[in-house]
Amino acid sequence: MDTVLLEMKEHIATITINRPKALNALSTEVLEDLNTALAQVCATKSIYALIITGAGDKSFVAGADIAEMKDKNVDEAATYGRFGNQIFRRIENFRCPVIAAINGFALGGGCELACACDIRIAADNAVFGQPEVGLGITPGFGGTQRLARLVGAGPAKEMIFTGRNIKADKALAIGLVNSVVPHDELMAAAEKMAANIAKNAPIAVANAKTAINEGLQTNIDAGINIEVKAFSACFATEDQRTGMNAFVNKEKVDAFAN
Ligand code: CO8
Repeated sequence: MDTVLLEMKEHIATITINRPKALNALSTEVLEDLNTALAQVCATKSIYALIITGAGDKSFVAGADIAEMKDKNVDEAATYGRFGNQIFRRIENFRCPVIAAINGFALGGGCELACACDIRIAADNAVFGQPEVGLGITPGFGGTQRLARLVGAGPAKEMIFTGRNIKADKALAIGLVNSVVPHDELMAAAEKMAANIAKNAPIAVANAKTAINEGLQTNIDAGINIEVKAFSACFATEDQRTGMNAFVNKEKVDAFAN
């Protein structure tokens, strides 16, 4: 992988999009490397939380690679869009929580990548935007779908129709990010969040993620049924016995098994 770095330490993996000279723009090669890195993390069962960030001080991801994209015809654009969407769906449905550590520009495909993650922590220099209409295209990696689901139709339409960027404080105000931290504290904040997730029972966390994601696609009654399934399935795990026995015995859980 030339354009993506992967680090796995204890229960936390970090994927860094590493193309800083192009502000980490998503070329086909970056998307392929990202896909490969995701497969490696997925196969490493001891990983309970994943952080995605960008290399350098300036940019998380400044969008899809415009130079590579500009001469595509309709079919090629559809193939490219489907490939990106397939990877972003993979992130959304990833078997453990994914945290975006947004260290600068999150534009176009970069904002869409952040939206595909479960939790977004922004550095105070982060800038968000969906500038596609200024390039003559619509968002193409899920921006018209996830952004509206996250922040509501009004703010999403304003961002997408005007193509204007917003700063981190505005992103926090509209609910696009969970928190904003000083730039030099970003990775520590993301790692702390990841560690807080990873110390919990991983199957329970994964089941909760599935229940939230699937429930958001359906009505409340169907959603409750999804939760009953997720909740009751935990009673087949060793972690449920570990967690509840520790509570009744007034002990702390050293580590969950799985
Ligand atoms: N694609 C390709 N190269 C890029 C991109 C990009 N998205 N963004 C920046 N770069 C490159 C620049 O070309 C430049 O390269 P070089 O040094 O070789 O000239 C280098 O990164 C540094 O960029 P700048 O000199 O422009 O840096 P500035 O600090 O002056 O500006 C900006 C930073 C404001 C972020 C500016 O680079 C910019 O506006 N970038 C483009 C942002 C954008 O429009 N993103 C949306 C792209 S479209 C998209 O993401 C659609 C996704 C779905 C597609 C699905 C299609 C089917």
